[in-house]
Amino acid sequence: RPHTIPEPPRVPLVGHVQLLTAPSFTEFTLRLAQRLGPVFGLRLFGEEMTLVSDQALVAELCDESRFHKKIDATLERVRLLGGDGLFTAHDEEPNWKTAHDLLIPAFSLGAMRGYHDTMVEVGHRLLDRWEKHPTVDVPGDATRLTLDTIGLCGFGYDFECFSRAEEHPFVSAMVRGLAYTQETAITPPGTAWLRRRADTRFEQDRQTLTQFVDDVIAHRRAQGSNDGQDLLDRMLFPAAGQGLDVQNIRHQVITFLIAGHETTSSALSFAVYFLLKHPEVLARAQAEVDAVWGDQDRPSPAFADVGRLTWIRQVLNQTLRLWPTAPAFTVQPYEDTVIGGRYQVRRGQALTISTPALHRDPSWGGNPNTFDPRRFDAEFDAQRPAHAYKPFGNGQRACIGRQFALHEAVLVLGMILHRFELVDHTDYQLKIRELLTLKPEGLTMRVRPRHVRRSTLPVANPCGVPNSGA
Ligand code: FDE
Repeated sequence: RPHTIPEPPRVPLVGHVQLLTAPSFTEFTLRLAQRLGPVFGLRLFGEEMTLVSDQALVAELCDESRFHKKIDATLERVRLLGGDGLFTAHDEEPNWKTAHDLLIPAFSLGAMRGYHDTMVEVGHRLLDRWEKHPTVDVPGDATRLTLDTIGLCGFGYDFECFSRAEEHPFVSAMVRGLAYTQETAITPPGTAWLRRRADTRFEQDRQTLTQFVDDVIAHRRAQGSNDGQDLLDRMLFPAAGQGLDVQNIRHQVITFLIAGHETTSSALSFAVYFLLKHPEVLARAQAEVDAVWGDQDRPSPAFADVGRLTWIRQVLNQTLRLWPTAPAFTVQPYEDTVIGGRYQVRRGQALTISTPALHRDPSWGGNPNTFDPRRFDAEFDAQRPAHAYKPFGNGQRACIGRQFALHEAVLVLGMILHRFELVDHTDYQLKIRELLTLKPEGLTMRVRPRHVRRSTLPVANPCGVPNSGA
C-alpha cells in the first residue's frame, strides 16, 4: 500500500514559510533529512518539491529509462539568462542534443591537453598575486582564476580578473542577474510590482551580457577560426552537419561562463577550507607535490603531472562529497509510478536529489560528516554502490565540464600547495552562502612561501668546497 511522503508542519495556503528564513536551503534540507528521513515534501506558494537522499532511492531515480532531467523552478528562472543553453534546456528541445554532440569533443581528455597550458598560465597569475598580497580572499581569487580560465579556454577571451581594479562589467551583470533570478524565483502571488526596479536593472544586465557575448562572437568571426578546438570555434565553424543558431550560441556562451566558474571556484575554496582544518591531509598533499616538482622555484607543471597528484584528487573528491558545490539536481518520471516500492509519484513530478544529504548516507561508514580523503582510496572506489556519489549529476544530463573542472582544480591546488604554506589566520568558522551554488563565505587565509628561492642562494661558493648540490 502506498505511503504518504512526509512533510514538516506547514502554514495553510502559504506552505513551508520556514524556507524563506532558512540561512541556506541546503543546510535547511540537511537538517530536515535528519528529522524526516530520506524522502520528504516541501511546498511554498503552490510550488511543490520532493527531496530525496536515500542511496537506494537515488539509484532508482538515476534509471534513465524511467526518469529524466526536470527544469525545476530554480532552473526555470536561470533560463532567463541561459535560455535553451545546455544547462537549462529541456531534454525535448532539439538544441540540447545538437549542442551536446557538438561540444562533447571539447571536453574529452584529449581536449584537456589543449587547455592545459592556459590553465597553468592562469594558475601563475594567482600565485603571483598571492606572492604580493599574502592575505588572501579565497573565494574571490578562486573565482578570478576560474573565470579567466573558462574565458580563455572556451572563447579566447581574457577577462584579466587579476589585473583590474574593478570587477569586469560582464561579471557584475552576471552575478547580479543570477541573484535576481534566484531571489525572485518564489514570491508571494500579487507582489510582482514590488520588484519593478529590480526588473529594470535585470533587463539592463541582460543587455550587458548579450552585448558582451555578441562582441566576442563578432571578434572571432572577423578574426576567423582559431584552430577549431575551443568551444566558440566549434559552435561558430562546425565541421559538418548541424550548427547552432546565433541566439543559442549566445545562450551557450553565457551558460558556460555561469556553469564553469562558480562551481569550480567554490570547489577549490572548500578544498582550501578543509586543508586549513586538516593539517595531516595538507602535509600529505605537500609531500605529493614535492615528489612531483621538487624544490623548483617556479615549476611549469606538465599535463601528465596532474594525473600524478592522486592524493589531491582524493582531497577534491572528498570536498565534493561533503559540499558538492552544485548541491542538487532534479528529475521527473516519464509516467506515473511508485518509487521505493511505496511512494506514488506523478508523471512530471519534480524529484530533487539533495547531494549533500545523499553523500552523508550512513553507508559511507564511520561518521559520514568527517572529512577523510582516504574514503576515495582505489579499494573503496570499487566497492562503492553505483550512484552513491553524484556531485556532477546523472546520465546524459550530467556535467559536461567535469574533466575540465577537475583538471583545473587539481592542477591549481597542486601549484598553490607547492608554492605556499597555508595559514588559518582567523580560525575561520564555516559559513555557507548559497546562490544556485554553495561557497564558503568570507574565507580568508594567509600564505607564506615554502621553498628556498634559488635567487636568494649565494651565487659563488665562498669556501671553494665543491657544492654537493643539496
Ligand atoms: C551540468 C552539471 C550538473 C547537472 C545539473 C542537472 O542535472 O540539473 C551538475 C550537478 C554539475 N554540472 C556540477 C558541477 C560541479 C562542478 C565543479 C562543475 N559542474 C563544473 C563545471 C564546469 C563547466 C564548464 C560545467 N560544469 C558545465 C556544465 C554544463 C554545460 C552542464 C549541463 C550539461 C547538460 O547537457 O545538461 C553541467 N555543467 Fe557542471
